[in-house]
Amino acid sequence: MKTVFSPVQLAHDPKHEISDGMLKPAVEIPSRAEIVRARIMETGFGDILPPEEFGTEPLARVHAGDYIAFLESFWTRWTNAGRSGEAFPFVWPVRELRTKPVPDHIDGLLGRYSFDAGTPLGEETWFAARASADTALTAARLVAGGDRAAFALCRPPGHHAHADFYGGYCFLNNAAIAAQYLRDAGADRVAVLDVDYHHGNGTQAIFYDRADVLFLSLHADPIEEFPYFLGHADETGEGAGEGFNANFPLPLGTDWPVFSRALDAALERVAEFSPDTLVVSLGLDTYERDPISKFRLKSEEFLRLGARLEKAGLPTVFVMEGGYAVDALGINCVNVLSGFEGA
Ligand code: FKS
Ligand code: ZN
Repeated sequence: MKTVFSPVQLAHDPKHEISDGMLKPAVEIPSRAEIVRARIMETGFGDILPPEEFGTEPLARVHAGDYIAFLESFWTRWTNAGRSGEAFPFVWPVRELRTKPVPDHIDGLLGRYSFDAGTPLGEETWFAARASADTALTAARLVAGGDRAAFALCRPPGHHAHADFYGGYCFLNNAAIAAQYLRDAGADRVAVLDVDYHHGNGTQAIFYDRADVLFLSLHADPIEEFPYFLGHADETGEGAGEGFNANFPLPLGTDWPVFSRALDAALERVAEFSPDTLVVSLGLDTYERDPISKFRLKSEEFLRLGARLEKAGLPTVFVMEGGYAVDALGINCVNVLSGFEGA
């Protein structure tokens, strides 16, 4: 299968993040993408193509216009306010506080358009996030055009980004943008299966009231893991979308036998839904040695994950999400993809 990747995605190069309530070295860093690209080249897995430029329109099918405008204009506003370096929000419109009118002040804007302080926003973030979304869109276009599967080597990741706020290292929801693109390109039903260690809260929220996109997520139980405030099993969709959202929260320490049982249950739901296309939010942070996560998948088991996804028999767009054990990330990621191809 083909891989899509743009070096523009490397320009987002955060130095720090607020994690565990402390300022720490950033973990969502450019070398994550570089190591995966290197592994694809080393193993001769397949061609790597640059993304096409899709412009704002397919982003605006998923994200609010004012949010896109905020991301685009952020650096100018930030520097005009006399600020420098990477930005962190620190005040949010929670519960009784109002989201409208949108503040003029840069700190108000940062809080309005984010949900955590763990996601550094810098000079190049918008360009990298846009390139990452273009990467997902290009992979979706390949699959819409008849390729059995394609791999979007996305970075920054996307699945925590909501229609109008960022967080969890995510700015534009690449998987949701790809799923919506596939719908607009003629697919009647699209399933998004999220196998990242963290719940895909953004993707869930974007499609929560819709019956045309089924969202399923396997992840660490939010009662004890980020993003904490979404991802429980009783979130099943609302309105027309009732029954088209499925969460599989799993305990810390989950290993392949536990993970694969949940995966089978999720894929059964996918089969019932009978989508035209499958989008996989591919997080590799379920790995046993991931530095920020607590599942226990082994490198060889990612081959089995890929093989199991192939058995669903669907045209498949892989969209990379998390994974922070950088030295093993190339191996683990390409294991999923080559497991899918039966290698
Ligand atoms: C817990 C700190 C939690 C935030 C974790 C964000 C995870 C991001 C991700 C993505 F795919 F989006 F990159 N920090 N001690 O892996 O889900
Ligand atoms: Zn994750």
